[in-house]
Amino acid sequence: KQIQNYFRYRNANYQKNERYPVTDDKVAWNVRWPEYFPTEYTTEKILKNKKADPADVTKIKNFNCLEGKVDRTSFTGIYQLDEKQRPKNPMGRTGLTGRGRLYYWGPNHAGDPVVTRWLRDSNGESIWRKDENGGLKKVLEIVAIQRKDNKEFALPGGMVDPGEKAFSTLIREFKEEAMNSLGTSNSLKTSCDSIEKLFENGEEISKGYVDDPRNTDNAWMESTAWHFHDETGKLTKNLTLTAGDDATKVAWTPVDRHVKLYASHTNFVKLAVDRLNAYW
Ligand code: RP5
Ligand code: MG
Ligand code: MG
Repeated sequence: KQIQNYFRYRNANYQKNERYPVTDDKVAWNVRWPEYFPTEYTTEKILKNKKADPADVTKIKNFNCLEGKVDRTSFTGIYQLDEKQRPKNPMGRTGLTGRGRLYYWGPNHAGDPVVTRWLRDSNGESIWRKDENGGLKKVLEIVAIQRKDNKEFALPGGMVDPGEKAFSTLIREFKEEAMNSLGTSNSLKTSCDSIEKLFENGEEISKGYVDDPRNTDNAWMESTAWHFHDETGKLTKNLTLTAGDDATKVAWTPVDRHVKLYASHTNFVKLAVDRLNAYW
């Protein structure tokens, strides 16, 4: 069951490359499958990028360790290497080998911010809805972006830079993607104080492997997610959201069980919802 949850994108094309079809019963590495001929793929962009890992995986001696500033440890525990010395995806087969669009062999770390407040009507009153058990619960809204790469709606998260702490990453990415801190119409200028206050009270809600469409048999995403909640709505009242960097849109978005977000982001939102006993 857990395996199925992690492979929503398993039979989706990887850019123009078709993944070798993997059925649920063949995902686990310990199921012998001599007829498995996965597609090999790493983008030209990654192969040319000096900040990415070398194509020759045998040059990397520190898998499962912190190598200089690059964190090669996995939240899932110790991962294995295959006969070519390539890290093996801890969740199993994905139908594609190589790194695809990912920088690092093995785990690629990211951070995701779940920023919430209560959905309110024009009088500022929070909105209640009846859940499946008939109980009245308040509706939550989150800051969601639309991704440039595949148009899916997502949390404004991003990759951990070498040496960076995931907590700093997710705040930096929130500012880049939801406040356009790298652009000219930078909304940080007007909302700096309140946004810093919002980030003072957060809680780590998840860290682990994520179901990302870029995952391969040898490279995968892992993320640390933090929840920041604006209980009164005052901190975010004057916050101007401006899409920036890899985001084409940004908006406060009410959430319930129908919300469908990129990668494992729906799971992160559900954790925030449960933390506040909100409507789902
Ligand atoms: C997802 O990819 C993570 O949860 C994070 O949101 C994101 C990081 O990649 P980029 O947004 O930088 O592409 O797996
Ligand atoms: Mg980004
Ligand atoms: Mg991003």
